[in-house]
Amino acid sequence: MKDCIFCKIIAKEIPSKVVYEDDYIMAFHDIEPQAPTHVVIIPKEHIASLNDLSDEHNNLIGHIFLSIKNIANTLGLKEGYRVVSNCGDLGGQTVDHIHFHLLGGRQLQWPPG
Ligand code: DGP
Repeated sequence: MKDCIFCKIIAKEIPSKVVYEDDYIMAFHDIEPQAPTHVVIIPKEHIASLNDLSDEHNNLIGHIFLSIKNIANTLGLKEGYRVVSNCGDLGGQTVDHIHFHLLGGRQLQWPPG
């Protein structure tokens, strides 16, 4: 989608440090890391947010979560990690292309701010 930062990353118009990519998804290091490991996982299909998911995305979302598990394992997050998807303004979403933050490498606190 034109003017979407993450679509531009998928198209390699904006460089990123890719940790995993296949036909459906891409994972890259966040530009503003909030933990020693902070990777963003996105579908290649432009979907604005969690609110825009429907039944047709069941397989895609399953694929994303299984891939997150594999990516976390590959990155050595053996002691645990967190997966977050911010949705909408109050949820703290700043990029309108659905994405999942994978955070790890330190003790994470709860509740988040
Ligand atoms: P959120 O606030 O949940 O919408 O998260 C968006 C994340 O995307 C935020 O942690 C920073 C990251 N981000 C924004 N622009 C870029 C970029 O150009 N490259 C990379 N690698 N990450 C970006």
